Order: sequence, then structure tokens, then C-alpha cells
Amino acid sequence: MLSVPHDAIDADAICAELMEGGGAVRITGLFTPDQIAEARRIIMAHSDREGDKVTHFQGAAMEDGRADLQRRVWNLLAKGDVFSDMATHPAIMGILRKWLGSEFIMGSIAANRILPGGPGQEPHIDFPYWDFHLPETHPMGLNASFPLNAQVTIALDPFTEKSGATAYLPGSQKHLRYPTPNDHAQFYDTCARMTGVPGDVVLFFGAAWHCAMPNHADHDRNAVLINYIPKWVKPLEDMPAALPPGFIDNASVDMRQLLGLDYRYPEVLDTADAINAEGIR
Ligand SMILES: O=C(O)CCC(=O)C(=O)O
Repeated sequence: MLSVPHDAIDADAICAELMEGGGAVRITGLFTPDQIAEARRIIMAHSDREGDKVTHFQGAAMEDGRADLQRRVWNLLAKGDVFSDMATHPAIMGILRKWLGSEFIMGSIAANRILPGGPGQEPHIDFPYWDFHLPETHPMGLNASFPLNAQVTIALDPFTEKSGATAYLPGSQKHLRYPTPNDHAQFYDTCARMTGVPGDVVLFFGAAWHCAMPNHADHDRNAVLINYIPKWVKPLEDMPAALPPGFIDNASVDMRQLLGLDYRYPEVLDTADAINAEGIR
């Protein structure tokens, strides 16, 4: 995987790698130990208390009483300021303004915790492609010639092959196809791994086949997962509806953009009352 230090970012080279290369880029040392510790503390506390909130990509976690070994924490913006700082990091904003268009938004910000013994997920692609196993529900001819998604994975624990670092199939983003069970053997035989240390980030095109892998280590494997989308794609999480009072009033310019608050559509352009008052049907 192309690996770049956080202070030597070349957005054009990264976009080319996402589109025409392996589909994933590691940015090392983007977040400080204090930010990582704070994010991890909050995620562990929520997932200890609330348990499993996984809605998709559960792999074998539903079998053999292992449902609780993958835990999701949703709506992170409401759970700590550190997550706003992560989502709006200037390096991420700069790259994604090129990749997804200057007014891109955020589709979701959640955490995925794989506990020791957790079996990982099945290979998949991410929102808004995540139900592309039903291609007929998407526009005819949809392909990966332009991106509808960028995924950011922030490692909060050592991401090693043993601890279940995300697996992905380099180059698979170019073909935009949902991996079927028949593809799984090839996937597991030829996948690469998104390894890294806490504070590293992997930015990838979510059309690449990927999944969390089984955690055989003796420690939890926590990650913040951020989904970014073009301004006109409907987000996965309704974040504005779930934020605490005052959050939106105090939001930065970049956060307002990510929440889609500055994108005006859909908009009421005429009301039924106005039409009826004229007596026109
Ligand atoms: O946690 C991971 O390694 C990957 C998570 C993922 O791909 C997902 O939940 O969509």
C-alpha cells in the first residue's frame, strides 16, 4: 500500500492511487496520541455499556454466540469533540475536496470494535454501493469511473494481521462489483492488509472489496470509520437530527459542509397552498 507521512501529502498522487492504483493509501501519524487516547476511551465506554449495535457486515459474528465480539458505536459527533476534529482534519479535507468535489459531505462517522476472538466481517463494498449486490436498484451502467465514496479508517489500536487489520483486494475498486461468496476464496488468498499503528489513517475508495478480519490478538481492535460522499448523495446517518442542542449553531464552516447544511436541495420551490389560492388545479 502507498504510505505517506502526514507532513508530505500530495493530494494529486493520492487521488491517482485511489482511482487507478491499489485503491488505498496509508497516511502515517495523522492524529496525536492524546486524540487517539480520548477517542478510544469514549468508544470503549460506549461499547462496553451498550454492547452490539452492528447493523450490517456481521460476518460470522452472529454464529456460535459470537454476536457480541464486533461492536459498533454510531453518531460519534455527539459523543466527543475529538470526533469533529478527526472528521474535519485539514489534510483529509484537502484531499477529499479534490477526490469528491469541493462541497463533499459526510455520510457517517462510527466506530468498529473487534474484540479478541471476534470473527471479522464478510468481504463487501461500502455505502452508497453497499447494496450493490442488487445492481438493478442502482442506475444502469453505474461504474467506478468517478467516486461516490471515500472511506477513512483511523486506527486506535495496533492494526496488525493478528489483530484483524482490515483486508482489501488492491485494484478491485476499478471494477465496481459486489463480491459474491464465490469470490471469497480469491479475496482471502490475494488480499492486502491495512496495517498501522494508532494515529495512522487509511484512506480508501470504498468500492474496493474489503472487510475487518478475525482478531486473534489479546487486545481489542478499535477503529473510527468515516464515510464521505459527494454533496448530492443522501447520507447513511441522519447526523443533524441526532446531534445535541447547540452543536449546529457552533459548528465550524467545515463541519457545516460535512453535515450538508449548506447544500440547499431538496427545497420547496412552490407550495400547494399558493397554487390552490389561485384556484388553479
Ligand atoms: O473495521 C474494519 O476493519 C472495516 C469495517 C468496514 O468495512 C465496515 O464496517 O463497513
